[in-house]
Amino acid sequence: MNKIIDLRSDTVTKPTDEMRKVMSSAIVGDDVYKDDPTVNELEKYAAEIMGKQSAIFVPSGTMGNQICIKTHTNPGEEIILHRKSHIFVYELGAPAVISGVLTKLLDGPDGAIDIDELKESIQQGDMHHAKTTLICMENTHNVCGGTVVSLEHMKKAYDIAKENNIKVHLDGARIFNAAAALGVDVKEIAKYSDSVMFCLSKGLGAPVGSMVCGEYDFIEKAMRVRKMLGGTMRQAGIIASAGLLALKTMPDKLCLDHEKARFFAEGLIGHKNINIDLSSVQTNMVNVDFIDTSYDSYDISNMLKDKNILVNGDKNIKRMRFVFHRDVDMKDTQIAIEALRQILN
Ligand code: TLP
Repeated sequence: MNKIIDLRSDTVTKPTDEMRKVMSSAIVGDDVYKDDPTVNELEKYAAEIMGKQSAIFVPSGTMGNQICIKTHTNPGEEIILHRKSHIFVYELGAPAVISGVLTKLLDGPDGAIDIDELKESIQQGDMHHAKTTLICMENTHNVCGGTVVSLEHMKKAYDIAKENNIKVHLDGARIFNAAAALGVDVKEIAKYSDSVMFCLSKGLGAPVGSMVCGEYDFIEKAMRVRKMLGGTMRQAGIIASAGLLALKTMPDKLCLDHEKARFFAEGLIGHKNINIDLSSVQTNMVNVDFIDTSYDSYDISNMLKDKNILVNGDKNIKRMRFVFHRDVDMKDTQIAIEALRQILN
């Protein structure tokens, strides 16, 4: 049987043989009692590499983001975030439901909130307005095509937040991709945030889990919110062991995924029905726009599926996201290029 080339997301990565091995022998305990040595080790390690005081293991990136929003805010307050942020686009209105906060949406190229707009948008909480208490950033930026938000931009936004006594949360689901692209340590990115969430289950290849990192007081409170949301697990060391291995061994390999994305984009550039902004191909994603064709991304995803290639498609949308990861290689990438060229011929 032909291999299925799954380019829907890096969330589809399967655990390695080594991960499966460590999972089968992980030492575990009840994490509600903080008795799971493997979870404790993962949390200590995650905090250290992010340059934060403390960390907690959470079931998903979505829950991690929402725990942070609820921990930083009170109902009726306002959070500022990019219009295309995952928290706004893909988390089902959770900030309104879980934290009771307003979301103020700002624009900016490649996922970087416009700094002047940011300054103007902050509400100090007079009698007429909801008070701004949190700014959320995202790096790399998913909807913008896996783009990297520069350290200069992160610093500017962080400085503005601090001048106004506002907290900053970083959705760093793919912070290791950002670090690989920038050639810096993840700490250099995370230092412009009060809390950072990152995922073990995307390009790093662990089966489940994300981390929330911050200062001691913040994590103490976040632990209670996690419990309230039902996200505190019991013998979670089984999955934490794979997360720990992923964290220790996979970040250095992410640049290979970036090379595949680049190769894919360059292999399609110049096609009459395809538009790709090469400058936005910075990590492991490629946003392809279909032009001068009646096909939408839904049609194309069905035609690719017939060729054993999986990509998400939507009716009436002409943009398609291709995500590269450790379970596809250069040969698969070449096959995907040829398949797309054939479909559009
Ligand atoms: N993103 C998924 C989908 O939800 C779109 C994907 O396939 O890319 N922050 C960012 C920036 C993300 O991209 C994601 C997942 C999350 C948070 C949520 O992580 P999970 O899926 O673990 O809840």
